[in-house]
Amino acid sequence: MGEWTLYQYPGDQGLPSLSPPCAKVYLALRLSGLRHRVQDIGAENVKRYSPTGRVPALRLPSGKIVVDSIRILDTLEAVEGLAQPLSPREPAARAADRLWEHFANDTLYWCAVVGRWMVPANCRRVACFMGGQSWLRQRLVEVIGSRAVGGRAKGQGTGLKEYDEVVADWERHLRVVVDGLGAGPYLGGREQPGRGDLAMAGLLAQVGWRDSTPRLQAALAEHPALRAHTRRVFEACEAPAPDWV
Ligand SMILES: N[C@@H](CCC(=O)N[C@@H](CS)C(=O)NCC(=O)O)C(=O)O
Repeated sequence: MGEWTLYQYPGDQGLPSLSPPCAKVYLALRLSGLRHRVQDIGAENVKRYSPTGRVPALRLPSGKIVVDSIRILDTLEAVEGLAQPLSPREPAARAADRLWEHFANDTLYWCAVVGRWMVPANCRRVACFMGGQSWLRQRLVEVIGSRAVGGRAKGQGTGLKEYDEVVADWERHLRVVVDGLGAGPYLGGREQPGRGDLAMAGLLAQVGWRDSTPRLQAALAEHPALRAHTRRVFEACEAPAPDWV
């Protein structure tokens, strides 16, 4: 079988990608055992690789491009003979796993987006890294990034809330995830990681990156079980986890 190519926003300091859904797909590819390569792209050339302008985008061996991490994992799951299944076989466990994936993708994700892009001090830290050496580029990332990403977060709803409320939501969501781990090692008390675990690890690994979202980081630090879970998922995927995890 030919090669699969993941187009993603780059990572930093051991984080596979600064985009949570890209990190999830990266982990899924590792777990699947499929021969793949990762190509970092930037916002300025994303349209060349992804028809929607969003990442992750996956190029299949046939040349077809699939965009959106949920659709990408559906595509990977349809491949015969994966080294490890990406989700449970039993229907109720499978449904629960999918709900965890959506909880990470569609709920926790937006708290992290707001924390990173809509809190001016945090956004400045992110822009300092993403803008490189040039002060002008840093300012552009800060202004354009916060406007574009913040606009999406407002459209989704989380970006309309006060940050105190977002942090309170985040804390509540984390407690739900801790309860979901139960006796662990993986969500739903399962013995094997599923798509929900990959999504959760891809997201929670972001928190701690360059101390860019201190309040979300402090809330996560209250739950060592979640850090341990993220480490476990990276290990299961034979992917090095960032030092802060
Ligand atoms: N729900 C989508 C989210 C895709 C998405 O919004 N990705 C962001 C990066 S995390 C992106 O491509 N943003 C492009 C932009 O901001 O212009 C997925 O799971 O793939």
